[in-house]
Amino acid sequence: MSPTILITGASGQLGTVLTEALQHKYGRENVIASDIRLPESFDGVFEILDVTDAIRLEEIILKYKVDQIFHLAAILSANGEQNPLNTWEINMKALLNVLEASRKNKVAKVFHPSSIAVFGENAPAVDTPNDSLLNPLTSYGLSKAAGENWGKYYFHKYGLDVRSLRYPGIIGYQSKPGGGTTDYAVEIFHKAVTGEPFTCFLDKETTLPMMFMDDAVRATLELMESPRENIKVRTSYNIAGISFSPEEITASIRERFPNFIVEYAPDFRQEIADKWPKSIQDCEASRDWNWKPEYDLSRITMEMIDNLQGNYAGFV
Ligand code: AKB
Repeated sequence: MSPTILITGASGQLGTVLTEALQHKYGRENVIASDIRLPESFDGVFEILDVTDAIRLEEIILKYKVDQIFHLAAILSANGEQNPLNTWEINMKALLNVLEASRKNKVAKVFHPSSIAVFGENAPAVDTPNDSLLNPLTSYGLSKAAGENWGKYYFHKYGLDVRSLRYPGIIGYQSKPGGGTTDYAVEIFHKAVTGEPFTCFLDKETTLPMMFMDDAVRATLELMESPRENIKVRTSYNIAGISFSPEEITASIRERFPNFIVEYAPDFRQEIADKWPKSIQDCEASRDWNWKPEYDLSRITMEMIDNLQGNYAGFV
């Protein structure tokens, strides 16, 4: 029998695509998508949910007899710095509500994302190992580092099957990110395809870990489908895709659009990016559940351009 899945933050960048993948896998009627706003168009079961509202969350869990929760709703790194205390309050409250409601209502599995933002100045910047010191320097990073430990706490204390991944920047054509430091790597493709110049908010040499959407969705499903005993890391798994700088992605895009204009105007997000790893190591994820990324930069560029060209042509 198919599990009933609740996904929070279903209208976000990853949520949009993960919801479709879950619907495809488990059946449209078994996936309850939720977010604070109704999306413009949605095919399936949707509930308005602000996850900081514990009563409403529990109502939905009971209404649908939810077996698994994919808790994606959060304020990201760049937006988070506009109001750091609010970011901490919302991100932590939402996660603790999900963990507590899952424990009380015997939800079988919980997924919650962490991020490369958990790393800060005391972690090696290149090939950052999974168990590096966590000294995040953003409110978002602080909430993710604390959240990882709360997940582990609920696993050890209550046996709740909590699983997590540290996502790098995610690049996809299906949806746009909102409020992150890695967002430029999606926006740049939209500008290239629509023939507009692009002003990058990071310096041209800022290398960051990134991943194509299909890899990120596959990693999430593979982690959640792995046998419980294989999941040895109960804080969060590093998952590596590829690493590149704005200059490198521009060069890759210029192979298709040689006249594409890119200018650099680093803003406050530069400081955030400078504290994050350039690349991360993911041996634990490969060891425990065979993680392996499939998309390199040239394949990402090709997929992004081809699909965005199709999307924009559809809108004309
Ligand atoms: C962000 O930039 O805040 C996110 C992340 C890397 O967690 N994309």
